[in-house]
Amino acid sequence: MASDIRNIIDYTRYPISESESPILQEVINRARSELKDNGITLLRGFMLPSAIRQSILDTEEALPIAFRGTVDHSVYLEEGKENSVLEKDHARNILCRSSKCCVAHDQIKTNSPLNQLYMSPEMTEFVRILLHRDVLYRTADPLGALNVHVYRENDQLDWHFDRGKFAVTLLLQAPAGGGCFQYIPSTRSDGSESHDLVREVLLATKAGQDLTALGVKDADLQPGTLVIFCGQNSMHRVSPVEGKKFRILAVLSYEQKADVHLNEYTRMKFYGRLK
Ligand SMILES: O=C(O)CCC(=O)C(=O)O
Ligand SMILES: [Fe+2]
Repeated sequence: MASDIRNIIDYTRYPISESESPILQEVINRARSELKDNGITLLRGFMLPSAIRQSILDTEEALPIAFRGTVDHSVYLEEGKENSVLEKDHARNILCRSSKCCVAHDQIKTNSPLNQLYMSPEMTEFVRILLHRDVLYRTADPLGALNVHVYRENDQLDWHFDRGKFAVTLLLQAPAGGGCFQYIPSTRSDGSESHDLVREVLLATKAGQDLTALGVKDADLQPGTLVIFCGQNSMHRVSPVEGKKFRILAVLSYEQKADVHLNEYTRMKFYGRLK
C-alpha cells in the first residue's frame, strides 16, 4: 500500500503535488536559480524527523549485509596505475582513497519511508521540475536505483568529479565530526581542465592544510536536507568521518532515459555482486 507522502516530507514547506501552490513555485524558483548560479541547491527540512528515524532504523537493519568497498581512484575516477606519460604529481596521478558501505536498493524495505518517497511519482515529477528537464525516470536497476551510503569512523569519499550531470541526495544522519560535503564550484569548464588548481587542492588536502583559500566550500547539510548537486565540473568530496556516529546519506538515482540498468563492472564494484 502506497503511503501518503505527507507522512514522509514536510508538505507545508514542500507541497510537491500542488502544482498551483505559490509556496511550491517559490521553492522551484529558488532551487532553479541556485542550481544555475552555484550548481547546488539545498532543500532543508525536506524529510520529516519521524521518517528520518524510521529510515535510519531500516538502514541499520540492512547494514550487516551491505557491501563495503574501498577504492583507490584519481579525481577523474580512473582506478589503478599512474599514467607514466604525465608527471608524477600531475592531478591525474595523485591517488585518492574512498571507503564506505553501500546498502543497495533491493536491501531497503519496500515500506521504508525512504523507499516510499523514492518510488512515488510525485517525487520524480518534483525532481524533474527542479532540474528543468523534459523527462526524468527513476533508474531501473534493482541494485542501483536507491542506495544508502554509510560512512563509519575514518571513512570518506575522496575528491572526484562525478560522471553524471546531477546527483540527488538526502542526508539521514550527520556524524559527530568530519563527514562534510565540500566542493569547488565550477572547478573546471569545457575549455579548461584546471589541472593546477586540482593538483593544489589534492596536495593541500594530503598535507592537512586549510582549503578555504583554494575556494573550497562546505555545504551545511542537516538530517532531512535534500540536495541537488551538479558535480561533473565541480570537484567535491566527503571529508573523513570523526567519531563513532555514522554518516548516513541516501542517493536517489534518476535518468533521462527509461529502463537504465547498471553494467556488470559497476555492479561488482559498488555492490560486490551481479544480482
Ligand atoms: O555523500 C555525499 O554527500 C556526496 C556523494 C557523492 O559525491 C557521490 O556519490 O558521487
Ligand atoms: Fe560525487
